[in-house]
Amino acid sequence: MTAVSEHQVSPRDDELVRALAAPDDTEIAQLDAWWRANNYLTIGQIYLRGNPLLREPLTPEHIKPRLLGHWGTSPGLSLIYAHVSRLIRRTGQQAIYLAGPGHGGPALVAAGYLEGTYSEIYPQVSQDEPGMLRLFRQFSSPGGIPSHVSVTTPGSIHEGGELGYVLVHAFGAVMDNPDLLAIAVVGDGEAETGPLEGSWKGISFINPERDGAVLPILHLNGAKIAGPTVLARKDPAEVRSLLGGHGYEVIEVEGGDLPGMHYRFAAALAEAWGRIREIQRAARSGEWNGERPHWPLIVLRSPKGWTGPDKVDGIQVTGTWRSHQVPLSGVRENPEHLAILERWLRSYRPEELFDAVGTPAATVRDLAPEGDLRLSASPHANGGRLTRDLDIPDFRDYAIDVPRPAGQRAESTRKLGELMRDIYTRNPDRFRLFCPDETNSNRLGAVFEVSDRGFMERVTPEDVKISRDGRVMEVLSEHNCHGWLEGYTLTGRHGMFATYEAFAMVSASQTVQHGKWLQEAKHLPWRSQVPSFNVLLTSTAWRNDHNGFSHQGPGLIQVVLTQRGDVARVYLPPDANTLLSVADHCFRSRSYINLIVIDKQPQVQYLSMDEAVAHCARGAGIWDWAGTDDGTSDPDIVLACAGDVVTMETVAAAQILRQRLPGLRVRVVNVVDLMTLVRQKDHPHGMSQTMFTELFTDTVDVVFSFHGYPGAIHQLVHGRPDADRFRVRGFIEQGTTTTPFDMTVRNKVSRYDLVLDAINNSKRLPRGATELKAWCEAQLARHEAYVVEHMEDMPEVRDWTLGDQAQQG
Ligand SMILES: Cc1ncc(C[n+]2csc(CCOP(=O)(O)OP(=O)(O)O)c2C)c(N)n1
Repeated sequence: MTAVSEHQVSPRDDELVRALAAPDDTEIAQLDAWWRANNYLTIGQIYLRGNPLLREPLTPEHIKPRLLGHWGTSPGLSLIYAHVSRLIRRTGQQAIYLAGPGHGGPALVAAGYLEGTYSEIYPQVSQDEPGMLRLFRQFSSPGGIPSHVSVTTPGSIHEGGELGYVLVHAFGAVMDNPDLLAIAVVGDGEAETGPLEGSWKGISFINPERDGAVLPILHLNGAKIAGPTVLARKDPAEVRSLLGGHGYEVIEVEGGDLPGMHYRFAAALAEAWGRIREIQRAARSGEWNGERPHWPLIVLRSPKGWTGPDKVDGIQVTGTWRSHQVPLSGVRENPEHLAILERWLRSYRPEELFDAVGTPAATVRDLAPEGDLRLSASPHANGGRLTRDLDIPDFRDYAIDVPRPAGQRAESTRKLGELMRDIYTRNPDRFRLFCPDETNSNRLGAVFEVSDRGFMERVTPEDVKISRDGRVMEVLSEHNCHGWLEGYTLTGRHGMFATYEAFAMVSASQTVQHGKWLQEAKHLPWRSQVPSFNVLLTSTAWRNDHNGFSHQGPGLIQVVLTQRGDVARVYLPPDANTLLSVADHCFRSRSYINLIVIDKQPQVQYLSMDEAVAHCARGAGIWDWAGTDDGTSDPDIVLACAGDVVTMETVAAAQILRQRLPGLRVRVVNVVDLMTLVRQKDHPHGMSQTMFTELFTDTVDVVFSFHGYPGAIHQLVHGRPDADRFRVRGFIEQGTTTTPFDMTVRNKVSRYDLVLDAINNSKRLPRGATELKAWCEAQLARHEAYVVEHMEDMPEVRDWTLGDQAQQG
């Protein structure tokens, strides 16, 4: 069967839908056999370390010492998988499968095994008895595979460990992916999470002309770990109106009877697929009125732990929360439980499902689609295979002319907006910006010159740059933005998530989880590298003076720093040209979390494009023009900085020292790539010890002004020579609604504080130091009075630049 291709609208769809809706006896037998085989392999993975085909009676020696895994969700996941496989086989539909309850890992691993993909990737896990034993033994075992639908699982782009993200990943995967159908199974427990609740809105952003489709399947198996779920206990009419209110056409399937459920689920899936094809056909053949379609959604009510032991020790298990993990415990010690397990395994009639050598029997194998159409083999779920490089214009063409350092101000992120505008134009099918309603606010609005915001709900004449054709993704949900970009990049496309710095913490957990995914993927040669996850943090702590304390939080840097060096990258470009250089690098990179932090307000510009490129290539460097260090011997003090506002304060502090204490040898070091501070053995970007010494010396005290929390720098320079000499200033949670300069004063990184720090920590103090300290303290006092009186900063700091003095040294 060939794949359904873009714009192909087959007149046979109606016919196909009818056939799909009414499986014949052979198909029912195939579906059931596949399902039984998958359930058998799921239980085998949870329990068995020997006797995989039950060729002999089960004994305690055949049972794993630690019983780990989740049974409850697995039979439902497998039933859906079987039916989707049949659909693919009959229609050629390209599809991926995302299991929201990713703890049903053994079911998805088993499916890949039955489809043969698993053995293709991991030949030692062969489709025979020894291979099956390996499959069982490796699951949740040391040296084996994790228990969830993790990176090691072929066909997965969604681990489902941290619940709540299945729909956001699915929607991201289908954007600009017109041929793809993403089957997204939502757990009813998962549906209680904030991110999942917010993610039903995905259909308000999916354009059937150029995007693929998501088919959510709400798996109402009634229970979570230890109790009932909200949606399962609601009146079904309420569930229908909730989902209908989001714009879905709800199709319901309920029961635990067999083969009745096969017939009913097949009919439901056929109806859903037919509806999706009809929506796409209309949209792609010009028959669409442009209104947001009512996409289908299946509500599947089936018993948790379906087909498992009904009661154990007289207590109901199937259909309850008790089946969530391992429904039978103490199997090695409890002969009765051992007997129940054996009966349970034999109830699937393994002798019919696997041949004499343990290979899946023809009835089972025949259900699976072929080649890349297998859910476990879809190239969409190994997105690096489909990734095409971005066509990026020369970032140098967007340079700001910087004739002398710190002589002018500009909004740096505007330049990035211009670069992204042209990336949009050159890559109409593989680049998107995701932003929680702040594209303009973040000065990235140039993208609107070439693309609207994508939006499928009603558009009114007052709306600006909003249409169904738009591809700038704005939804006021960091979870949605983050998750969509994850789905988009994991399926091989490129993008950026731009957000207010403080609210990046809303989705910080997603950053962590995605970082884990990328880290693990690096160890699997069969997983192709995907475009990096680029995060732009703008509207930063230092310049959220107008919004106040709630908007002042540089926490995400801390989060990314703790991730492993093979994925974590943090950049703090101080100006436009360094931002452009960093962004170009990030857009070209693969499989990293790239965190770029720069504010959107007009800010001092330091480097010409050539200087910026060289500076970014090194990651950190001495700014001779800012200091008084002649390079012939160690300076008296090093003023280091990372981050735009603190860099300005540092350069201003160095200027004060140059003018008022000219005998003090001051070196200014700026760090763009934060990870260069780390030892080489701890991070691939770590600078050599020689370079570290060249910048920071081995003995001179360093006053380091950092954009984020000061502890981060201590963490990064740990192990460098005499790391205690680093005096770090940074954000110390002193914030409010105030003036920009007052933010630096409150957090003790103002130029006056830095001069005081320099004097207090310098090895040698030229004459005049005491007077200068007094002057700085007077300036700080003056500032305090001035801002209260005038409600704005003192003119000398408000409009500060080095002006013409930049080159005077
Ligand atoms: C965000 C998050 N919170 C808590 C958990 C712990 N947890 C794992 S499974 C589970 C219950 C899931 O219930 P449901 O989504 O209905 O899945 P199913 O019943 O199909 O297993 C919970 C709470 C988690 N994995 N993620």
